[in-house]
Amino acid sequence: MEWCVSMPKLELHAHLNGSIRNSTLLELAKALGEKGVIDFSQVEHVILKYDDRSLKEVFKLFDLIHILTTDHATVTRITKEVVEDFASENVVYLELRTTPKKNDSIGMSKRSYIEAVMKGLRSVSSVDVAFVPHSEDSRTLLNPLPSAKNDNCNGDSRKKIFVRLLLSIDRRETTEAAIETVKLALEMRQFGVVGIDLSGNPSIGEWITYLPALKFAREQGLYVTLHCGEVPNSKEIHNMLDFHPERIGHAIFFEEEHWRKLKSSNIPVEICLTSNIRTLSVPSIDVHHFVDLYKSKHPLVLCTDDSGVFSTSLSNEYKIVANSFGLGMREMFELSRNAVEFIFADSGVKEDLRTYFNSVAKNME
Ligand code: 6MZ
Repeated sequence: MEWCVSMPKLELHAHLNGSIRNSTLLELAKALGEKGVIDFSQVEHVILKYDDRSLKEVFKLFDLIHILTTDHATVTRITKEVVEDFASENVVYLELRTTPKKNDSIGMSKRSYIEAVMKGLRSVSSVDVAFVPHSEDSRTLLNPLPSAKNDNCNGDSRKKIFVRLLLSIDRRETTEAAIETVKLALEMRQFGVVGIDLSGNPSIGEWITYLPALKFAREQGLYVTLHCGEVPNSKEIHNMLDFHPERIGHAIFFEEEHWRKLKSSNIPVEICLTSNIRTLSVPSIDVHHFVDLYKSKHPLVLCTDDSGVFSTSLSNEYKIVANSFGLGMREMFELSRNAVEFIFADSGVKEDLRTYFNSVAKNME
């Protein structure tokens, strides 16, 4: 299954703070333990718990992770590492999402948080990162992907990755806070912010709270993706599908009517297999809705969600699908290639990716 790693892939649903290396989390926890802020041995136990975690437990873990990653320097560090990790498994386009955070006690505003993320993107050194659209930087990187021939094999071609950002609205936030995030996204467009995500604990909050911000985002030309159907909530699922976001994540607790609406709308679905299984939201892989969506040729893309929290990688998600559903290399390649059509970056990036995938396809013949 080495080809799951070497195959070019696109990651469209990855939460920054869910994608941190365990080694980094442990290092940060140790430092805070030494300062007496946390009890390291307890935190270590939580971080290294590899068993299934209910959604409720996952959100508790996020609260803990956020304690470990509060300051600007750490946000910069984790961004750098997350991009490097995705690039190292041949992710050629990454849409990274994160919730801008405000923390007056350390002088952090939502804006300075995102600036720390940008600094992380700039500080990646192991791979060329193209994240600023239409800049000198991105022009030189406009053909940013190593030729298929050189990909991975010859040391002479540096890896390159496109990165775009989505700003997440946390379901705990008020309408005003959500609008603030959208305004920030608009200000940061020139630095590669392309859209808005609605995420956070799905048992909290009301659709009506976020709707004004999501409408505003749409009016201003930002793309929108929604965590949809992570818990049973028929009315909200209908409302979300009626909003017609550019993509949705998960789509787990869907009833017949929801599937009908989704399929007639053609909204692409971000599929996070390991996350769904590990949170016990889907009982086992063989009953996962991936199968039905794939068979009915509904647009979908395999994603990690939280590669750190769920100890997975995008290559692993591809491997699980190939093994569980008997798909071969060519079918998996097409699955990956199709995702190019669902990205939120501009048409120039799309064209570059199409060209790249075509050249890889030729080499496979
Ligand atoms: C819903 C999730 C999530 O934004 O601090 N997040 N929201 N469902 C999920 N499925 C398991 N996984 C992650 O990254 C962590 C935040 O992303 C959202 C949660 O709001 C979590 O606090 P950032 O970088």
